[in-house]
Amino acid sequence: MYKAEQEDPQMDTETTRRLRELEVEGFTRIPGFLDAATLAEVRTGLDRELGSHKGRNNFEGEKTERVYTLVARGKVFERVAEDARIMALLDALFQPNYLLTATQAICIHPGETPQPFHADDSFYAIPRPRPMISLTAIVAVDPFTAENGATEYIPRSHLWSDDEVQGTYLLDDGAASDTNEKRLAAMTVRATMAPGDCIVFAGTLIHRGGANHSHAARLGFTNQYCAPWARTQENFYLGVPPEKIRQMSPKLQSLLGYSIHPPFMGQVTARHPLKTLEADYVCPVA
Ligand SMILES: O=C(O)CCC(=O)C(=O)O
Repeated sequence: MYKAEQEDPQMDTETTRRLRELEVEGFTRIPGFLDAATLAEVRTGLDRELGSHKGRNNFEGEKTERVYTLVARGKVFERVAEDARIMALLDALFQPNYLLTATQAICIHPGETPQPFHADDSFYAIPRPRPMISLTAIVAVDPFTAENGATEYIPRSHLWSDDEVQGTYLLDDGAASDTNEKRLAAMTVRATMAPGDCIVFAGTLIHRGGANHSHAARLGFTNQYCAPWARTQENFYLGVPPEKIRQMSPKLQSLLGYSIHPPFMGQVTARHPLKTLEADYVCPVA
């Protein structure tokens, strides 16, 4: 985890403040993360994508629509995935060549129940409390309200031990007993946000998508990033066609795994993965 004593004197004060909040509280907020033009472009891009995906289980949400691999579904999503304010946090938190691990739109429809409480990097089986291995950003496209399923999170839960997590809720199916549900509810804060606002939190922070008791959908999207040595949730090598990768910025190519984590993690048949994007590249494995 970021430590105050590692502070870079060149770091801007907003980044320094956000890093301190992440360290102490486990989350930070970026109001007005998307300007009006970008928000409008995001809406148009998502309107095109929404309507054909359905949640398949309680975690995805039976009444929640998720559009995966969002970064490859429009230039605006490329730009947002490499936003300088988020990159500044990642530069301080992780080794170089950190990765995008998940990118998806989340549209919670009316009647959806609360998602199970969870931490986004719980599948890295390293005992808690531990430094975060991933960082999550959730951006509101619709207003996020108490009624429509604003993200719910427990401040400082990134510091909880495994025993505290296990003692507080059931990890196997995420369902909390009635008693635990009440305890958790008392600690939970809702990330109510205006369209374009963003909340950023540690992969170790306990949170969930809220229930939608309103009559309209709650649309948002998330970009999640991880340390360069960690396996990513989405397999972007297979999920994003090379023709698209070629059109992306060098930074985004690196976020999608077209980089080497020294000395040789990520090599492709002993070569840099960017070589595979060259027009004359021939895979040496027949
Ligand atoms: O949609 C949200 O507010 C949170 C969703 C979430 O935490 C997840 O799907 O992992």
